[in-house]
This record gives sequence, C-alpha cells and structure tokens, in this order.
Amino acid sequence: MSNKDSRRLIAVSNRLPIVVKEEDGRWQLAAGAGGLVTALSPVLKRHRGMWIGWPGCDEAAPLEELVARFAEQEGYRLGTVPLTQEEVEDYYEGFSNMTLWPLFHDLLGLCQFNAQHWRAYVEVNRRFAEVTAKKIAREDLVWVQDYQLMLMGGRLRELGVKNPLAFFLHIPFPSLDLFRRLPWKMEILRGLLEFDLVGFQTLRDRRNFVACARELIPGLRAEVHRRTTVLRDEERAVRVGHFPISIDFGEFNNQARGREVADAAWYLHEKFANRQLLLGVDRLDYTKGIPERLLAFERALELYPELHGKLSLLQIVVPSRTQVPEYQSLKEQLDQLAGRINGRFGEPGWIPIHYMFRSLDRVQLLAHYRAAEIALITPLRDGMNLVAKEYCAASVDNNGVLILSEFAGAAEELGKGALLVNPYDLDGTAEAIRRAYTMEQGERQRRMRMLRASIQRNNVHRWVDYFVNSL
Ligand code: ADQ
Repeated sequence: MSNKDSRRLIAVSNRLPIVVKEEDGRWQLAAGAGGLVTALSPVLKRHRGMWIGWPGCDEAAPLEELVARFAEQEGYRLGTVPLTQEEVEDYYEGFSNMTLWPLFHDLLGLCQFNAQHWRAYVEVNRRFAEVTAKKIAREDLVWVQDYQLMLMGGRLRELGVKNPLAFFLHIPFPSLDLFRRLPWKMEILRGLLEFDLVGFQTLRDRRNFVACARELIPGLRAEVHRRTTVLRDEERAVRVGHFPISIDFGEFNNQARGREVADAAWYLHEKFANRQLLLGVDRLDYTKGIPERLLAFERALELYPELHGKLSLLQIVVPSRTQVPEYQSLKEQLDQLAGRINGRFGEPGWIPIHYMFRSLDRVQLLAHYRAAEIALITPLRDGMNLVAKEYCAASVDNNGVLILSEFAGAAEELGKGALLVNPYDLDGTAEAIRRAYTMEQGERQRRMRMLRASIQRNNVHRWVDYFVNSL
C-alpha cells in the first residue's frame, strides 16, 4: 500500500494483540509482542487503521477507557469483540483447536467433530462480522487473519459489505483427501470464496486449496498465473496466492549483536563448555514433533557414541492451550521421555537433555539462539515456523546449523541452506544431528550466509506490503 493511498486497513484476528493487566490497582493495556504486531502496526498507524478482535481479558477491566488511551498512544484504534466463557470453550478451544487445528495439520486421529462446537464457530464468526461491518467505511480494506475466522467473508457479504476483503491462513491447508472428512467442508470452502484475496503460506497450501475448490464446487474455473490462481464462477472471481510470512530480520539481527545478548550467550557457552548445544524452542503443541525429536536424539546417542559428553539437547517449551486435554498429556509424555533418556545415557558431568517448560524473554531467547551451534526444528507439520527464521537472524557469527523438518512451510524457502529431515524418520534425523555436529566451519558459514540473506530479503515488512498491494 503506498503512502498516498488514503484507504484504511482493518485487521481482524481472533485475539487482539494486546496485554491487559492490573498493576498496583491501575489497569494497563499494552501492545503485545510478536511478528504480526511488529509488521502490521506501522501500516495501521500510517493509514489510521484499526485492529478488531477478542480482547481476551478480565471482564472487570475498564476496556473502553483503555482502548481510547491505546489509540492515542499507538496511533491506531482497536475494536473489541467480547466472548462469553462458553463461546471461548466451544468456538476457540473446541472447533478451532480440536477440529480445524489437527485436521489442517494432517492429524485426523486427533480431530473431534462436534456439532455444538460448529454452531458456536458459526455464531462467533457472525458476531465478528457484525462488529466489523459497523466499524468500517466504504473504502476500507479488511484483512482477516487465520483459521478461527474462515466464515467471516461470507457473513460480511450477507450484511451487504462490498469492501475489498482478504484472508490469510497462518496454518497449512490440507489435501483434498483430508479436507473431505470435515462434515462442514462446503460451508468453510464457500466462506473462503467470499473473500477477494485468499493467501496461504506456501505454494503447496495454495495448490491444496485450489484442488479442493475445483473438486467440490462444480462449475468453478481456475486460471493459473505465476503469482496467483484466479477461481471464477458466473458471479465472482477470487484470487488465491501464497505469501510466506517472515520476521523482522533487522530487529532480530541488531538485538542479537547487542551487549546484553552477547553477555547472556557467553554465560551459556560457559555453562556448556566443551560441548555443542542443540536447541529446540517451541510452543507446547503436538504438531511441533517434540517427542519424536527427543527420540531422534536418543537414536543419535545409540548410533554415534562419539557424541556422548560432546552434545546436549536444550529443549525449551512454552506452555500453551493448557485447557485442551491433548496438551496436558503431551506435557507428561515429554517429562517422562526426557527423564528416561537422561537416566539411560547421562554421565557425571554430562546431562544429555536439558528440558525447560517456560517462556523466555527476548534477551534470553536471542542468547539461546546465538549460543546454540545447532537448531533442531522438526515439526510434524507447520504453516511456516518462525523459530527457524529467528534462529538464523540471530546467528550473527554465521556459525549455526539449521536442521529443519521438510514438513514446515519454512522448508520451501530455507531448504537449500538447512539440513532437511523427515521427523518421523528417527535414523535419518539422528544422522543429520551427527552431520551438523561434525560440519566444517566453511560449510556452516556458507549455509548460514545463504539462509540469512534470504530471510533478510524476504522480511515481514515485505510480506505485509506484498499482501496488501496484491489486494
Ligand atoms: P506458532 O505455531 O505459534 O504460529 P511459530 O511460527 O514457530 O509457531 O511461532 C512461535 C513464536 O513463539 C516465535 O516467535 C517464538 O520465538 C515464540 N516462542 C516459542 N517458544 C518460546 C519460548 N519458550 N520462549 C519465548 N518465545 C517462544 C503460527 C503457525 C506457524 C506460523 C506462525 C506465523 O503455526 O506455522 O509460522 O503462526 O504465521
């Protein structure tokens, strides 16, 4: 979007990117951290935009007053969509996270198909559309984010909204064979086709979506162009493209070079003196392949005894979705696996797996990225995976090796510089660990330079501009 363009951008996401908290009896509202906020805030400010979503906070918070203050401070406005506890359970934890999330990550066995959850999903999407319709002006561009809000396009059209509408899916889009299992597939598909532009992370996701639409909606024609595919019927044309999301490379790179991070990284080096550090950083989620990763590390220790005492896996897991039962049992499984492997291989002075269940602040996160000689990022399926990109941006000495799952969206862009693995193939992943451990300095540097150059070029600001300009 050019600076001269006077149209406002309206971003809509399930959760508003804010943190509301009470400190010393005073309520505070601050902008959240994270890539999407960093990328969208400048655009929203420049175009006097608005971000609409569920505030996710205590009902006691004086929201109206806080939201007005936020607009003054941050330069863009917030629109709030309140949700009841029951709606959060059925629409968010239920349909979004127990049906769509596993299905779209190819884990059919974990899906629940529950009609009550579906009805809540329809209802909440309708509510988001109503709030949005009331807040927008004729020329505004509306950009809806992610799988929780796939029906919003259709609901906005029903309310008579004629504005340009765009949608971006942060998670993968499944193959036709999997998508067909969803009892409400037609509603989802038709809902998505009400947007003018539908964006995916990778070419594979875009092709999956086009294949589903062509198979399930009779009479739909597809024109394939290099950047986008146009799907047409008698009345409408929808553009479908792929727009791989990224990070603010400059920010990660600069912060990683700072004094504070260098000191913290040095401290970590001292703590793990004379051995290489293999790092995993993930949200607690069964799609991230953490148990398989621990088993692959165990396999590496079985196959290559020369690694004993020379390599430690540091796995950091940030708690998430702790209300969903699958996430609770995953936590227990990880505790057990790490304990068993350490019991089997540990020696005085060497613990094979260091496992931390918490979030790291930015300085600590960057210090871990800088200090780790190898990153082991092996999701079973992932829309993109920003940790892979953050690790490279923070590897300012060009010294790190990235081992990456071929099923992460990031593999499409980073496949040449990374060592790609199939996370289900324990022997193959173990071999990649050994290869990374023994990799010569020259090869490490050549690969990491390539990775960093690509992420620097395709940074998140470019992603936003490219997407919005496509609209
Ligand atoms: P996520 O599934 O959340 O995102 P990811 O892209 O890896 O996955 O982003 C996770 C973020 O959380 C990163 O910025 C990372 O730094 C942070 N994080 C993880 N563990 C942490 C820890 N222990 N301490 C501190 N920070 C931690 C979804 C999709 C992805 C897609 C993104 C963006 O599932 O595939 O890349 O959206 O589109």
